[in-house]
Amino acid sequence: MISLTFCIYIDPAHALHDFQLKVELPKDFLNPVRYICFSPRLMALMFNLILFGPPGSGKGTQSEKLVEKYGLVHLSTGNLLREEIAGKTPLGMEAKNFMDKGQLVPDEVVIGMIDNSLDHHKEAIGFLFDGFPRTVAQAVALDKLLELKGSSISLVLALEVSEEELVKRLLNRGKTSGRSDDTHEDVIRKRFAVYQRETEPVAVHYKQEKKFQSIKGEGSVDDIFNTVCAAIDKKMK
Ligand code: B4P
Repeated sequence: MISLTFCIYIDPAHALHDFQLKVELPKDFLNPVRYICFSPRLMALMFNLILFGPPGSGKGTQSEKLVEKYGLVHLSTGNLLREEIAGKTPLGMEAKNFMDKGQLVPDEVVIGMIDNSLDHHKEAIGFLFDGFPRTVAQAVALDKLLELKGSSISLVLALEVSEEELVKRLLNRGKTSGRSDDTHEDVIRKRFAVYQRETEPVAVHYKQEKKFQSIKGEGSVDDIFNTVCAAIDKKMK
């Protein structure tokens, strides 16, 4: 009997998961195993997290800290769209029209962006989806894209923040960020209405799959981060 140990590094600082695989080999087999065939089944070991919540709930803020700690690939559709706008690409110019009005960018545009990004990160040990999916159609598309790669969503963490606190945060961010969607209170309120109508049903989608968990998103950034990490660590065990 030969025993092989695989260490999957999910946290760059610690090997969190050791998998023991016992392989029966013929008695006359003398050569050590020198290579490992990566099975698509290993893709199922990826940790894919969705950070969910209304505009300004702190998804971007927490994501920066989470990718550093867990080594996940950060996919923020908001950032990807803003890069397109900064580059004055046709996609960016189209997206800007929607974003400035507090509307969602059409599903096919953001789904296409995510599809491309997944393909660019074949080596990823997992993804952190920030601001995506924002509609049920996007959630269904994401599930399918991951399924094609033999993977799936591991956990959805929703940051809960009151509307008044959200307005305060976004108007405050608008003073320094230059983001046109953060400068007018009427546009911010419009984004909340869109969130309730289009994005909240995504929570139902993942609740049905028992992957959804709410986190209090008010308090210090570090306290919220610790709560988010505790939920992730529990799920990874
Ligand atoms: P996003 O870029 O996703 O951003 P957001 O929802 O506005 O903010 P987020 O939750 O990341 O808040 P943050 O950490 O920055 O979306 C922008 C637009 O892009 C959308 O309206 C839409 O038009 C378009 N879009 C994006 N994805 C799309 C998709 N999938 N489909 C269609 N359209 C899409 O925090 C906000 C502020 O709060 C910051 O100033 C931060 O410093 C502060 N803050 C964070 N945590 C705090 C805390 N604990 N206490 C106090 N302040 C805090």
